[in-house]
Amino acid sequence: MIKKEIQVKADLLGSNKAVAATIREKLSQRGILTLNLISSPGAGKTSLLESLASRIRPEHEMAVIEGDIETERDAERIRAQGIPAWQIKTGGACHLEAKMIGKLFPEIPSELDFLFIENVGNLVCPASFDLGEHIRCVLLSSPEGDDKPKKYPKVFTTSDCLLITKADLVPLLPFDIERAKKEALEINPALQTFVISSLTGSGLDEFVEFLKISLQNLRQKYA
Ligand SMILES: Nc1nc2c(ncn2[C@@H]2O[C@H](COP(=O)(O)OP(=O)(O)OP(=O)(O)O)[C@@H](O)[C@H]2O)c(=O)[nH]1
Ligand SMILES: [Mg+2]
Repeated sequence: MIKKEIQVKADLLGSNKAVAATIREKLSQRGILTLNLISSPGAGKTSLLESLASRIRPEHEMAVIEGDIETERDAERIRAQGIPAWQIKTGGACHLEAKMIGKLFPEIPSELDFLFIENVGNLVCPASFDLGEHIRCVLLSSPEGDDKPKKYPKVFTTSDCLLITKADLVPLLPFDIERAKKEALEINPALQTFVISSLTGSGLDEFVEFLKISLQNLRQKYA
């Protein structure tokens, strides 16, 4: 019984990986840098995307795929910024899968620079599913506590980038930014780390710079 369950999971992850690889190749050919944002519920994914809008445009074009169990709320927040957004409602599933992104693919405009995928709020399940992104970002908000990287290691070891969010709240909390960074880097030394606040805008210019350099690198590679 257990053996069969393990086999089903392996098949599911294997087929997800294959679909994700095809998506990544198509996005790369089009020069669209794609990010997968993963965090616990409420860590500030949508707020980050809202505050990136004015910093990315008019120089660059962005679009957003929103993943939630229910409601169109996050896509509505993004559209209110004048940015195209598609909402995927998983109807109970705790993560997005590559085939869900594949279904939307024909609707994604070719002239985009950045495509952001906001995963379902969950620090565990989304870590196992490649969506075809170029950059995976894990967000850890200060109210969640600085001890999370080693408690939930997979999402930190599979990410390229760590965003410590809600930096404006740090003075009110027993959250040690250096401890959070140190623990995350101990399990994944390659993580690019940023400390940001979508409320005050602190740290966002550095993150946008990172996005622009990553876009240039992708386009040079696929020129
Ligand atoms: N103080 C402070 N609050 C923030 C910041 N970013 C987001 N919030 C608040 O945190 C709450 C959750 O923010 P969201 O952006 O909706 O979080 P999310 O990760 O998209 O949530 P889900 O999509 O439900 O997983 C909201 O009340 C935001 O106003 C920040 O930088 N500082
Ligand atoms: Mg959200």
